[in-house]
Amino acid sequence: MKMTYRWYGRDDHIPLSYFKQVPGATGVVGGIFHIPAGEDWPEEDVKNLIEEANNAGLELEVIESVNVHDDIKLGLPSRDRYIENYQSTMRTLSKYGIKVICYNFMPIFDWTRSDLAMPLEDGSNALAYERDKVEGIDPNVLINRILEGSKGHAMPGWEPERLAGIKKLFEQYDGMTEEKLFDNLVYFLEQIIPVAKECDIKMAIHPDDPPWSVFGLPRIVKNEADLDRIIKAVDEPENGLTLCSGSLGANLENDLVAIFDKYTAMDRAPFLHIRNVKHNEKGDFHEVAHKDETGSVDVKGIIKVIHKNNFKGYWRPDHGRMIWGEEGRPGYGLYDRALGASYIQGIWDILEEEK
Ligand code: CS2
Ligand code: MN
Repeated sequence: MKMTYRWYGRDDHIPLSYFKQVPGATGVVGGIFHIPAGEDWPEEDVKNLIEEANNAGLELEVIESVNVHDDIKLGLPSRDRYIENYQSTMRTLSKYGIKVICYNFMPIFDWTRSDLAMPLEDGSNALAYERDKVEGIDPNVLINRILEGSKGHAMPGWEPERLAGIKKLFEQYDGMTEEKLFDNLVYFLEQIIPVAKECDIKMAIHPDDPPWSVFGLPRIVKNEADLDRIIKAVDEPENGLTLCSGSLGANLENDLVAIFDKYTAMDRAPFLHIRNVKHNEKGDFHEVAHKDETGSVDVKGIIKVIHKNNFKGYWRPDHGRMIWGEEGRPGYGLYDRALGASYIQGIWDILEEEK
């Protein structure tokens, strides 16, 4: 398996040279963050992005994410123009050696939390989701509270300028059901999977985070049944999954080991995110260190099955805590992700030896 790190380009507080110092890191996962969803990515920007990583001695073969415009999720007539842009971006990315594109299909928002820096007992802090603070409240109230409590950091997709148009977006989604949203995903996949084939790129949809409906918006990538339905809807190897143990693991009913086993055995999961979460009795969760017993995710069990299936794709340590006084993008500090990466590679190395 290829160990990668998510890198936020020039907005990242971590220089590329630091990722290079983590034992086992072969590459970074990148994106272009200043281009709004739906626009075609200019070739020059793609070229610069890849060159910058390569010049630091790191591969960049996975993009996270090429975001999908809401008109595609809404199924509006304007979607065709945005799908054409998406296809054009895929062609440009393939020209520069991209092998996997991660994306999500959540209406309006990317991941949602109630707190970006919840203090943990050990003195570190982490992302947290408390139902009472999120569900049943106005998203505008939530975003203001988060901005106040997090030194100005917004969650991705929650940027204040984007939220200015949020009222209209919510109106557009009025009446949207899981079935309609799923049909709109299939329409999108039918247009882009043939291009992925031509470009030798694997598409990898990321699960919804959290994997249940928030603010009344439908969610269709929550569990094994959803994942099955998606890969069967366009049954081609290029129509793949990003398996994220933290997102799927927020729902304790998801059998993560079975899910990672099934889709890596089928070779339909080109990209894995590994992280851990801990729950309380109310169904709230917060993120914790990657080490197995710290949270509810069976990290050891997951590594065992992907090793058994001879996983050759890309994986990255997903969100970590903020430890040792590090500041920066919540969830994406260097130190805890590096600890997690080393822990997971340690498990992998022992399994290799015992093979
Ligand atoms: C993250 C996401 O929530 C998570 O686990 O990995 O932000 C992910 O990057 C996006 O949803 C993918 O489009
Ligand atoms: Mn993830």
